[in-house]
Amino acid sequence: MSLYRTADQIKTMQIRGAGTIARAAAEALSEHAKSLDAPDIAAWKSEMQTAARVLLDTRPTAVSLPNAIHVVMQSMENAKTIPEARGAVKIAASSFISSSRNAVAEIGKIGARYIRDGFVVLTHCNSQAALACLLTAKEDGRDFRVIATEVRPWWQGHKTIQTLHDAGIPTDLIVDSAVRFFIKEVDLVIVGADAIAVNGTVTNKIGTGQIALVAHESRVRFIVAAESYKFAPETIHGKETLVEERDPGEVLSPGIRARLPSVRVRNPVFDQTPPGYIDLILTEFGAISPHMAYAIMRDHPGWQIQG
Ligand code: RI2
Repeated sequence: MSLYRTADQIKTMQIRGAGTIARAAAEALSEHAKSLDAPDIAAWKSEMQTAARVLLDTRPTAVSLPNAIHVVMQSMENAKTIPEARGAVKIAASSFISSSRNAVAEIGKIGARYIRDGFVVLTHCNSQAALACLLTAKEDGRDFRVIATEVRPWWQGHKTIQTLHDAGIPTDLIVDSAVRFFIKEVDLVIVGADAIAVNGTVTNKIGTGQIALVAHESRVRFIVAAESYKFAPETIHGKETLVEERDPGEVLSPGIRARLPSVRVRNPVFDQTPPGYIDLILTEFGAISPHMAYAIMRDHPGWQIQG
């Protein structure tokens, strides 16, 4: 698949999920490098920068995307010839992809330990990292139930319930607004993350902040499953995480909107959960308090956002 096609699929949500888009971008850069030709290495690198920009411009929130692109692009920096640069990009991309998959699996093992027999676990959206915790707990023989939200307007909850069903995990599907109604049944909330700021604020699918608030009110543990490339190092230097606002047509059809010209439809797809509502963040290096976000950025400085 061409890099431009991958970029289009990320933009239109055919490829989605913070970790998945990061791996798809790394793969796209590697494939692009394979066939890209230029008169000299400087021109080749500049073409690669243009291609990277196309991927960076697809979705603004999930920091995994620029972090992945950065590690791949950085690998070609010292290359003196095109074949050398191509080789470096290929190695960096495949190493990012495999370490990303390993990170999800490692988080699954850690997260599974928090799920006990008889638990009811609530999850929101369709996070591979959060699902890894649930699937590993099931593989470990744990007997528990999941409550999954629908996740308007993209219905990512439908993907989640399919996966849970296929794994034989008993699941209840609820509408997004029913979380407070059901919270008394819930023992643990596990969600994923698109970006984590230096102060431990977690940006994730719209609705996550409300769920965290309700969990906090009911003293239900709230856990975020997030690989280290979900941490946003540029927040150290004051850059804020942008919340993507998508087309109103995803929420209300153009026909209905045309009849209601005074109604503005808003469609932010992420929100922010402050660290005070988060008990733990599970990374591939272990469980941390959200207040330790800086330590992850300091100890793993490979992830840097491109400007
Ligand atoms: P993993 C998704 O974003 C959701 O917000 C999900 O919680 C998050 O990425 C993390 O997913 P979207 O692409 O990386 O559906 O854990 O907007 O799979």
